[in-house]
Amino acid sequence: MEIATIKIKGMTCMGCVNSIRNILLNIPGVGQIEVTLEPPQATIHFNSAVTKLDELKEAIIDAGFEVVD
Ligand SMILES: [Cu+2]
Repeated sequence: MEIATIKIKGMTCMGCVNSIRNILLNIPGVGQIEVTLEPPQATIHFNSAVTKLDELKEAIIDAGFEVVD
């Protein structure tokens, strides 16, 4: 498992946090995740043989949020 922290822009409430959580949990290869509003970020444990960091970022962007590099 690899661990990555992705900084996210555009989350305003726990509803946003929960939708990002659900989106990430549906991606194969994703294990434990922690999404917080303060600071606005997602810490994701994932199997890099199954999914890539870029794929995780894209899923967040597709959901209508911004990813800060
Ligand atoms: Cu919200």
